[in-house]
Amino acid sequence: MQNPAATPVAKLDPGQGRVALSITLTDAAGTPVSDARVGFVADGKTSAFLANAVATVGDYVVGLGAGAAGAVTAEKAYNPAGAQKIQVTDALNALRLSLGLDPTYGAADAFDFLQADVDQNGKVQVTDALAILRISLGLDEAPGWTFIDANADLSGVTRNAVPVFNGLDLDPLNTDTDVELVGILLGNIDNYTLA
Ligand SMILES: [Ca+2]
Ligand SMILES: [Ca+2]
Repeated sequence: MQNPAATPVAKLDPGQGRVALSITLTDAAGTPVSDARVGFVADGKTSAFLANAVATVGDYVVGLGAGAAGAVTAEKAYNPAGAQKIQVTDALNALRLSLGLDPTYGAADAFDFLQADVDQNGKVQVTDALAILRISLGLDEAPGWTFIDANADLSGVTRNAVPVFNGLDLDPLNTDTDVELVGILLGNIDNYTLA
């Protein structure tokens, strides 16, 4: 996953007001996610305005001109020294999911499929299990974290229909706005369930 080219400051037109877009990142356990690269890509543009991390861990803020519309993006690399680790057991659970079986810890749910689709082709397949195995052995780089709308409807997710998120689209922003995203470490298959 490539980081978008970054431009740090949104230029205002004369007389244009400013709005603050606040983005809160947590993982599925509700733990704030620090050290992410968060931005806002305005409609019709390819480069992102980068958000600044603020004092509250997991919170990021980007200043925009009023009326801006576009998408929030967030990225974070895998840190093998972090709390969430990609291990052989994750590959085994991905293999089970790819075969239509439940993971070892209980019934498969949408979040399991999101975690297991490590190549983000929209399906959990044996190739995902093999990719996770290679990552767990240090043979390949992990793709890192993906982020989804905390309010996303995941009711239709199956192993053959896994949504791939490319940012959260926002309508034109005319007031200060808060959005919440939930981070998923691709390839780490833990027993999380989104509320
Ligand atoms: Ca793990
Ligand atoms: Ca896949």
